[in-house]
Amino acid sequence: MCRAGQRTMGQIFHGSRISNIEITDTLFGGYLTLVAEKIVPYQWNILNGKVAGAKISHCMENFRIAAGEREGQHSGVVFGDTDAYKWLETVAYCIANGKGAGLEPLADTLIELIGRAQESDGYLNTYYTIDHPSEKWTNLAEGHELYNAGHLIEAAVAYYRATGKTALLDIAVKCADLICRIFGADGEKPDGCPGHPEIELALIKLRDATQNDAYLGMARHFVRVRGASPNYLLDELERLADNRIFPEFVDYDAKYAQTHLPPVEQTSAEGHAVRAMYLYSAMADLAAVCEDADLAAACAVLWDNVTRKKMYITGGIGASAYLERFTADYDLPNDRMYCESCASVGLMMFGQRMASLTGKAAFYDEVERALCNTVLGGVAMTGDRYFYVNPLEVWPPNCLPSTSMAHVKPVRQKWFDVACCPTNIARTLASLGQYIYAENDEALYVNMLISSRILTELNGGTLTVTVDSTFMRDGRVNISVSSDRPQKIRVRIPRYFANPHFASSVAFPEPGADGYTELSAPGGTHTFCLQGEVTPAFFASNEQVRADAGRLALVMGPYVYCLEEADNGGNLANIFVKPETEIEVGRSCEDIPGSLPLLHFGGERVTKAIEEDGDLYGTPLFRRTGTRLTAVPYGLWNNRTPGEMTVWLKALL
Ligand code: FUB
Ligand code: ZN
Repeated sequence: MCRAGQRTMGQIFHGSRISNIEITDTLFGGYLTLVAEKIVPYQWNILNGKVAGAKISHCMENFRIAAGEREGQHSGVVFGDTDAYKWLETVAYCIANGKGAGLEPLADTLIELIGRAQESDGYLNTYYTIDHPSEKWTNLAEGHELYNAGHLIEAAVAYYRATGKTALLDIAVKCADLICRIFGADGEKPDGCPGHPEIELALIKLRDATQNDAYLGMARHFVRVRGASPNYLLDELERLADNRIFPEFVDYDAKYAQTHLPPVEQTSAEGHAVRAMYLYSAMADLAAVCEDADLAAACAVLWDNVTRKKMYITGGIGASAYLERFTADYDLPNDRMYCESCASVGLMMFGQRMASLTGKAAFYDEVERALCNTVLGGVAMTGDRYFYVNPLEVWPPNCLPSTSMAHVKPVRQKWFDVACCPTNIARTLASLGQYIYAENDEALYVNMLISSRILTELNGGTLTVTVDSTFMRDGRVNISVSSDRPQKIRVRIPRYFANPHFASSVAFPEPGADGYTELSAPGGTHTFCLQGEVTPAFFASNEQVRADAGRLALVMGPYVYCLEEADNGGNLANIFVKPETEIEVGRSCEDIPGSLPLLHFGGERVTKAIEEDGDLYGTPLFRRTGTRLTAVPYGLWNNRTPGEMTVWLKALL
């Protein structure tokens, strides 16, 4: 039995409606403004091919051609349409945040164009409409039709919720209805499973918005047929022989798209990292909505495998640049990894859903890790440059084109041929409120201690909660609650928030087994002054992580810190630090947004390693000098003079 999107006991809703939330935090509030004022206009220009010197996006042009308003062929990647959909989704969140009213006319124009590009039966995909109309639905492994539809649906639901307008929702419904007609379990229809998961989680959202259970059934079906034998996607690729889209799919295996086993039987994260995250997110949704214990158990095992064996300290995932995929447990190289921004967005999505499914706060440790480090790191403070790949160690001269390091860019880029990440980062930052707050019938949940305000309705009353957080400076978080009746506010106390107590002498309620501390607001206005200790500390990796053996990473709160050449000079590989080194919490840097403190500490720099001057190898002769080092938050690196960077430092043991 699958429940509609009602709130149920013990179950936390994904997140609160973001239109009720204002983010006041210096860092994240700043990014939300940046998204509305800079990123969205910049990306609009990009999608219209109007930014000089950037990789050319053919996104809008493809829609115009598909609509019959221009002559030409489809250009760019098969999933290029999704850049427009994620742009629209971002605009929807900006409008919901109260920052995007000026963007609405532009968005409406695009929605009209998308409507004109849609075929009469609901089909919508510019690649197939323009150049391959006879090949629709024949290459689910590579063609991305269902993936594109998923992003269309997500945008449509977001835009409908933000504006109440139904034009995009109507387009999405028409497309979803076509998909429901084409695929399904009635024996007449193909058992095809999506080559890139995304449609599943989108259909669940669409069911929530329309109350049409057919979409939930379709999402369930797509998860059920995955991993069935014979393998639909492998058979399809074999059938296609030379008529393939991606040359690298010569190495396509069942694990790549998580079709090696039925999802419910999968126990380790395999294959393409973004595909995996989107699939697991849908599995967690279905486990919750359909009360499917087996699916919930599989999600828990997969989550553990990712976060305990395959995740970087920065919340990056996907170690192999080749095929953008997971590799072996503990294989976490720092300089040639992948860590696609979208994969960390996906980790946030999966973690949010796991918290919702289980009611446990700890999932937000990793959501926050991904957000504060890799996702933030994916965008420049100017909003017009992006990382697709997020290295933990960069030596710019070896990031050479036409080598195995070509994927690692030492500076953020204006755009990409495959440009999934910039719009994904934008929609995630713009919808941050849904990650901060969640609600069920019992309580309001504060999942991240980010300064913000929510106005909502709970237990038949109105409730305003204001979080005023300066914990990175002084360990303080004030939570003010105004309500017309008693209410419960359940606050995640993060691992890094040590010795939590109230600033007054009132006893602090210990967090429960679920990791939440319950604050009982009596009604009226009441402020809880939380005080904790947030201090910087060095972390090491499990000894199975070869790449980090004998190394230290500096962490404060949810932020991983790194050394940049701009503060510490070059050749950072020659820096050594004692684990017991005292760390000084310094001032913030004016050139870096958010007022986060810089961290300073002493280390040793090897200035000579061999006796023989200029030789490549020689007799060991280590000379070292003391050096004062400055670390900056990794999520904000590369916002000043470019150069070397490293997260992991060698330990002087
Ligand atoms: O295939 C669509 C998107 O393009 C994936 O999610 C990214 O990894 C990139 O390959
Ligand atoms: Zn991406």
